[in-house]
Amino acid sequence: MLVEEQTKATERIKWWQEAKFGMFIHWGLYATLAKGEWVMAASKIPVKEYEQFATQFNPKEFNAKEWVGVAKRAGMKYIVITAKHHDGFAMYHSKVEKFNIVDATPFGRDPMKELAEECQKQGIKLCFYYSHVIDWHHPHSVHEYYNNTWDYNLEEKAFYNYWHNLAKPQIQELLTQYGDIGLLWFDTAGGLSKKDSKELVEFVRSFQPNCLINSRVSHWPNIGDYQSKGDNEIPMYGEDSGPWETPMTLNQSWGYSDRDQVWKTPESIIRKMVNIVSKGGNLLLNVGPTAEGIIPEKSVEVLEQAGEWIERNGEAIYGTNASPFPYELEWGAVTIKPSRMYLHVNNEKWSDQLKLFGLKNKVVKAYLLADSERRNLPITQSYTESIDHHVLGIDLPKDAPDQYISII
Ligand code: JFZ
Repeated sequence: MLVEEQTKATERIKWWQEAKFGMFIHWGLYATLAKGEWVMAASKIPVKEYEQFATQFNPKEFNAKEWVGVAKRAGMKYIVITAKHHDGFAMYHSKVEKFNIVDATPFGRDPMKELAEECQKQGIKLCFYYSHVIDWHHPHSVHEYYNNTWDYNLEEKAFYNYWHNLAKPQIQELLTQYGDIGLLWFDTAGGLSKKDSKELVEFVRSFQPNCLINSRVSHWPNIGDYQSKGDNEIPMYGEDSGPWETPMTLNQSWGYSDRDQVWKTPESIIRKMVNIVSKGGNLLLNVGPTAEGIIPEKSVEVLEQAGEWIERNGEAIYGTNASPFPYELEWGAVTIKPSRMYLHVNNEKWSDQLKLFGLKNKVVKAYLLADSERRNLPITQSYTESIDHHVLGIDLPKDAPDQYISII
């Protein structure tokens, strides 16, 4: 990459790297079936039959203010919502085809517009997920595996018809009808050529030069602004040099499923988030609203409880950099800011004295983040030259001051 391009890329992604925590929303026509977002393929539902679900889709309870409020209370800084998932149903007012929430349902409202306005008000960045390659509503065969093989004749190699007349015009709509878009989250690009992938990136940039693009825009490496890991995948320390995120589910589904009741706890969310942030990544945590337009109560409960911890400890999360120690620490994790280090201590590892090995910098002061008076914790620092061994010891008060993880 040219130096100038690299500078632009670094500038562009700054807000996202500081944000650390975003809300993923998988919401589409599939919610009416309450069996996840892959239901059309899983049950081999013919296109004509699937289209009929739109005539009953009326998410009257949808309230943009409430949804954005949940994200805010959880401590999330951006929202990535499915503008179109693999089923091909546009969850916004698309003029390209009628298979969209405004023209094909009794609901008749554009939730993306309402969310865009609300995000603007509440200071959250709005971002769109767009399934650019898989579209079961159209026969296009770029990759047999991804196609609607139960309903279409795959001899119809109509990919460029789909690509130029549906996918790209819809992406253009998303970039021109809703104000500034923080990022476009593309997904599952198998079969898309390197040339088409790169052209799509340029196409996005031509409308919004600062809009970020995730790596799933292409199966070719180094296209897009940052790497999306596999679902729920957290890499090792030091595994990644560039920006990355973990897309994560709160239960075991993306789209709403009435069978899935295996929920992560607030504690588990906090621990995973700290782990991810200490490795320099972002957490994109999913909710799957119902066909009525409601974020499941359990999701809201977990997010709000996690949000309380983040509210108290945000200084050690937002705008931080990865741990300088490229390995797991036995008591927890580290994040840093210029001339400051945050030690995230797992409460079950809380002891009389915390030891950190390998820190060469002189420590001026240590205190609990939970202590508004910032009272000094006694510290000792030693260096044994013969074995090149630096040890920092911090005396801890008897009780860990916060839930789950307490920060020094
Ligand atoms: C994709 C979608 O098929 C799925 O419905 C959901 O939207 C999810 C966020 O993304 O599924 C994937 C894509 C890539 C991986 C895993 C699931 N991956 O790289 O591990």
